[in-house]
Amino acid sequence: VWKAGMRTVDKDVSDITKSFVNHVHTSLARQPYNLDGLGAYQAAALSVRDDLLINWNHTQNTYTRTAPKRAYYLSLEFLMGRTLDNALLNLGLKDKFKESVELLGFNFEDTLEKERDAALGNGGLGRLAACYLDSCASQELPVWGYGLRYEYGIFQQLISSEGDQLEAPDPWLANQNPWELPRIDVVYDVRFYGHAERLEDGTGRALWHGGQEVLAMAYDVMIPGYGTQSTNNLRLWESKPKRGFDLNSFNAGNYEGAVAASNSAQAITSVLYPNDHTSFGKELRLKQQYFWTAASLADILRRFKNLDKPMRYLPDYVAIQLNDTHPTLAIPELMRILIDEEDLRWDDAWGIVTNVFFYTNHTVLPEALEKWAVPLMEFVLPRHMQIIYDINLFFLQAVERKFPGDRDRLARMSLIEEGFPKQVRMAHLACIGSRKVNGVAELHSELVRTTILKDFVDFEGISKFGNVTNGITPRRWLDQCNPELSALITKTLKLDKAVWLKDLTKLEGLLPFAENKAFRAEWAAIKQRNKERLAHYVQVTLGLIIRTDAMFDVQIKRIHEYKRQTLNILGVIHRYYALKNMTPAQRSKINRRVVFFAGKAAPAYHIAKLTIRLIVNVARVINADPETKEFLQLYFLPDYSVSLAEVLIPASDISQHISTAGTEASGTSNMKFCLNGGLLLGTVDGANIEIAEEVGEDNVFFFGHLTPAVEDLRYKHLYHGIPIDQQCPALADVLKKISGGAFGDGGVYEPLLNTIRQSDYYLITDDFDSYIAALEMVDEAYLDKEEWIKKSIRTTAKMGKFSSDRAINEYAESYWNIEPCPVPAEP
Ligand code: 26Q
Repeated sequence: VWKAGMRTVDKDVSDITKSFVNHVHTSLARQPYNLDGLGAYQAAALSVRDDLLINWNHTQNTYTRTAPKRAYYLSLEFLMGRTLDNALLNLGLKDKFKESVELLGFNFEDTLEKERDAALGNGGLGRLAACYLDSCASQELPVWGYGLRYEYGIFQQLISSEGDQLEAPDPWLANQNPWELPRIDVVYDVRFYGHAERLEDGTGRALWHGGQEVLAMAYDVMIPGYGTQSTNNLRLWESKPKRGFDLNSFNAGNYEGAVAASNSAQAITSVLYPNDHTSFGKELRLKQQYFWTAASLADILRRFKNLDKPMRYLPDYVAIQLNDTHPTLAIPELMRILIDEEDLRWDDAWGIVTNVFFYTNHTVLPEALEKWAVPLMEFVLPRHMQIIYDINLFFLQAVERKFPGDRDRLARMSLIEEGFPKQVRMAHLACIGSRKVNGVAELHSELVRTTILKDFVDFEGISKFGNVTNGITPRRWLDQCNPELSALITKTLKLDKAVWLKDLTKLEGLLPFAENKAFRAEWAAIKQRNKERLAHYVQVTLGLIIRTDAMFDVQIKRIHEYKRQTLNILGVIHRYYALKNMTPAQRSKINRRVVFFAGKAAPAYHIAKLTIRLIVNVARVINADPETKEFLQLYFLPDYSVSLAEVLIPASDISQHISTAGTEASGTSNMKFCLNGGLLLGTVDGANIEIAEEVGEDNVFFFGHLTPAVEDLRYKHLYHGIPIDQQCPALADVLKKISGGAFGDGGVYEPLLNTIRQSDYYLITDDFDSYIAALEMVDEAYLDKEEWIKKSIRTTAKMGKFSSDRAINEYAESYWNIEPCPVPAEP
């Protein structure tokens, strides 16, 4: 049934209740009268899943029947969060379900919270993939995601009493997962190790045999679109032993060997690597990457072959988006299939490959660019290493023809970096193997073109290198996480919610209401209730009482030196001592602030872990100080997750996005805060710049040096280090407090403080004074309540650009060349 562009599943409350009770009996084997909260969640989820499955089937049948060009989003990470609420919203069943569940005696919100997050990602890149899937389905685009079904997602973060991060496993599948369908019939063999023998028959073909063979089995996750029947697929691969255990070894009495082989196969998809922004060359990670790309490509090609078209038409039916370099092995793998298995000639195969793939870069930090040691690659993937050498040979010959005799250029551009050991540069391979390359915000894309891939722009031409500024789905990041604000917007715009949630530029209609006092009061009251909701959450989960009559100041993201949580905590310490030096009368005029941090550190990233420790110990001191605690409180919320973000973001007055200029490719939480009427305190970096362009410079708080200055500043630190006491006395005082033991044993923090005292690569010293000045401007602005609310309304109103619908349409039109494939109402 279609109503005002919104498909609601044609069900009433009693149908839902029947289905729920039926699942309690037949799926859970329990009784409704003694069902606990988890059981209620499970029954609700199974019931919603039935509806999703119908749409999923219609959608997949439509794709098969009409055979449109499809796109595939290859990502090693999908940070999905919870599904039930989102599925209900997208199906248009939320209100009826709430009624049904409450009639049965359960609280709806509590029921939703029984679901564990699907946290198959580290941060921004993984959450971006999840937002993009939501938008593809909502835009009725024929797009599937491909990833890995990790048995353990990102680790659970615990904070010890000393403030140390401890990691615990995330057994997210322990309560069973109603949102996935095991496909026992969708399996592929994947080979590792062994030998590759080139055939001396002039075809360039080779045989790859021996080694280890494992099985990839598919699990399908339904991705419903908002207000449409379109329900796409996220296919996640699980690794399994080819045989339960090796019979030969078993018969030979080698039971342990047989079990070890089985374990080694299962190990491939057992855990998500919790590292971001590092390349560290572990064999198991390489196996994950190949396992996943090989299974995904085999699956994509099997589907293409059902169309009965010659291979050369592949680019007319298939576009494959590479989410960073993690799936780059798909490029040599497709070459291997086309040459060794499909008997194509090298040039024809390369022509197909370079029209199928698209590469998105997510970082320009040199330490984060993926490289794999040649000896490891040769060992694990001998045939692929041959192919990479061949690609490199032909490529460097072409460069030599265009720039004769330029040996430095050849060395810079080669797929192989010289050294001990030699390494394969995955970004170079992804770039030359793709139709187009893009960065994720204007500044970042410009940095890609002028720094890490400059030589490739010179060689291939600028038109291959574009930009698609990231986006976020307004369904989860406004309607779901901030239902009251969503309702106020719907009422104010006098539009069906389905209209503005799918055309986010409609939010501009809020602008005139910034001048309306009654509207501002409603807007502010919702922010206040969201703060209380957060305070309640913190009280229930951590037992802490937070005051809500203060500005909420939030920095939540992975802990990393380049993101500069250090700058924030040093600023908090500076503020604390400033408060202590005031008279009570002076203090009473100060803006009250509650500062929140949350985020995980990579388990082996010691400096990041020390940053957490410092935050926790500063919090301990500050929150206990009777002189200042009314004016400044500080909290580190453990175990940051999508679900925690959904509570924190709507409660924020100001959020911090303060990376050293030129280091944060885009950022996406900046967009989430601003969409929810939180203002932005940031550096001139990533998508902050485009947010400021949209909402206006007077509605954001910018500080710090600009990207072009960064290189010189770093050089100065290295070769003309000025002592911090001279360059920035305010910062020097703060560092002295820390090393002097104001927050526990000062010696502990020395390695962290030394990063600033020594080369200060991320320019804390250079930006500290302007950061403190920006914080003071924020305080001053906040004291003018009405003006602040106006800024908040204007910010939300101008965030339309940052819908992931806009971003995904850019990919569909300018990259993939795909079109919507609507599912007919009566299939
Ligand atoms: C690489 C090799 C080995 C192990 C792990 C990795 C790895 C894993 C994850 C490297 C990087 C990541 C994640 C990167 C990431 O999240 N990047 C962020 O992407 C966002 C979406 O485009 C941007 O908004 C952020 O600016 C960017 O930091």
